Amino acid sequence: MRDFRGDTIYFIVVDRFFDGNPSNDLGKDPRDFDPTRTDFWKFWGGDLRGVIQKLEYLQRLGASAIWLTPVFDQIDEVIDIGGQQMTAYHGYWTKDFKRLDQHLVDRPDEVRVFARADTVFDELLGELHRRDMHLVLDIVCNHSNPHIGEARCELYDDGKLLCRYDEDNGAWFHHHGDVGDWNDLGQVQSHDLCALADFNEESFAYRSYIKSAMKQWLDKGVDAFRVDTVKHMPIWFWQEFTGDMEVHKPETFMFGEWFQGGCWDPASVEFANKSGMSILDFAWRNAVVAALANRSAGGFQELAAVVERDHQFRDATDLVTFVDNHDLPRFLSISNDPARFRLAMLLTMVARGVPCIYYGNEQLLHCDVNGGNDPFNRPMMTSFEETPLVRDVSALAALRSRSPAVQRAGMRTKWLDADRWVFTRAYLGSCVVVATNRSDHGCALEVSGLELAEGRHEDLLGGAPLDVRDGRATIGLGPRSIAVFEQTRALPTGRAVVEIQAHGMRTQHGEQVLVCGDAPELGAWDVSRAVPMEWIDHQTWATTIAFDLSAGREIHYKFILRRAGAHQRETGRGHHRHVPASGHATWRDQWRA
Ligand SMILES: [Ca+2]
Ligand SMILES: [Ca+2]
Ligand SMILES: [Ca+2]
Repeated sequence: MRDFRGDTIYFIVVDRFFDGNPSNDLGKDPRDFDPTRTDFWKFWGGDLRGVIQKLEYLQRLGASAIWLTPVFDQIDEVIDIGGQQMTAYHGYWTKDFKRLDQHLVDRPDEVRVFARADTVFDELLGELHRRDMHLVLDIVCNHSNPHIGEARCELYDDGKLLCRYDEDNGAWFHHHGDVGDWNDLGQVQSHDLCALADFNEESFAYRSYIKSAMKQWLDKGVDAFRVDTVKHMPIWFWQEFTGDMEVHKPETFMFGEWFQGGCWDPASVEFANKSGMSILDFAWRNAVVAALANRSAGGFQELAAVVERDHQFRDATDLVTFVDNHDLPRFLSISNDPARFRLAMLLTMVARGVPCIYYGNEQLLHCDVNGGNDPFNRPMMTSFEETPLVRDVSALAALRSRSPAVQRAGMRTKWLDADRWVFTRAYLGSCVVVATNRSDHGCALEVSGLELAEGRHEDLLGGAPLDVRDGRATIGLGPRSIAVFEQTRALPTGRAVVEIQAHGMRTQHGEQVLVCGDAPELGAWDVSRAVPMEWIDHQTWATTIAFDLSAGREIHYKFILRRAGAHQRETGRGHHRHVPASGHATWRDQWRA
């Protein structure tokens, strides 16, 4: 899987971002477009040309990956749902997973995206990759489009009719009606969400179709998938899906939307650990909004409590974190408090996980009609200015891209109360110290155990410098502020560089996990030369090792827990791995108790 931890994702609702080509604004049904941009359920004109035209802006912001709402061909009708006239401007009502929607392309024939390599979509990919940026394709496997009222749901394969919901006889879709009981897993997985025709994953024809479509998007050059509504399909489907995609293109990062998933929802944790993809971290979002928008009594203690549960995840460092998204009211609609919103954004940029900015966050975009609920959380992007927040995000995105600590380390709390939080992240000599204060008063916090070198360190966000002596320092923070201090050391280099993660042992403060093996780089079984690993959380340790002598060879190793001066080895026969001849790899191993 591609390592996205150095990336900053920027999530765009394409129709609401920028209109780069007015000639595609009218769809097949002209009623679906609202040139006044006041009817939030209609198309407003944003398209792929518009995204290309704003890539320079996004690059200046520090975005290194863009996630676009689904670009697949959508239904063309305006449909009545509960008295509201609705369109597929959001991209989640797909009728053909192998075509682009006509609202997004420059020329009508470009909708046949797999028939040619010169579409605006190809141009966007080329422009992204030229800038060393990545494209995250938003995919939906759970459902097609609505079967309600006049909408009868048809599905196409590059323009060829595959099936009609009404004449399907269960071959492609479940026909169970809407979910009635949300506590019944069977219903959640096989009933409809708001009359969206739910695919029957037992159908071989369906699985072949959806997998072949997604493989063709990977062949086009897509770098990652954001996967919609993962909780609404059985895990065996996802395991088959992620396995097939990984074989087809090993360098594909995948993360799923388990709505409200995260550390407090055990089923979502199990999904993250066993499905072959990461998940969006709603627990982080909810805690950051509670602490900084709602100014909850627990404050930062609620955020620290989320991080305290990272050990449940096989790897919490690749959870995708966010403050806002397209399904929840924006922070600024909940609380129009730009200073604390800035803290939420910047904290998310330097915490563990891969941060995802929702379009317009950096411009303080929000619309508060109906509490800012969907669809009012999707206003048109109106400003592309170089704001102070743009500069701060850009500084931390650059830090993320260069700092092994920000990419790979766990989070150690050094100071915590409801209003103030100081944590450090340290990994192989790299370190960041993050300190934040949500209160209306300044403070000076005495902290110790900092992993920074002796001497003066500048705040990357322009605040007071930090003088460190013996790992101790006094951090001065103004009201509603955040400070970030950095020490960056390059990761080891060699013919092959491997990140080794061990998960599943339970360690206490003061204990140490090491890796020892037959390779000279792992101490050649001499425990005194075993490689000490870095603490990630109570149950996860990791390190990065450069292999020269052992590059291209089979090796054998074990993890060792140093506890109270004694060495406790894993049981069993150890781990066997093939070190690549060159390049990078990540090995995720389970501690054998
Ligand atoms: Ca347009
Ligand atoms: Ca369409
Ligand atoms: Ca389903």
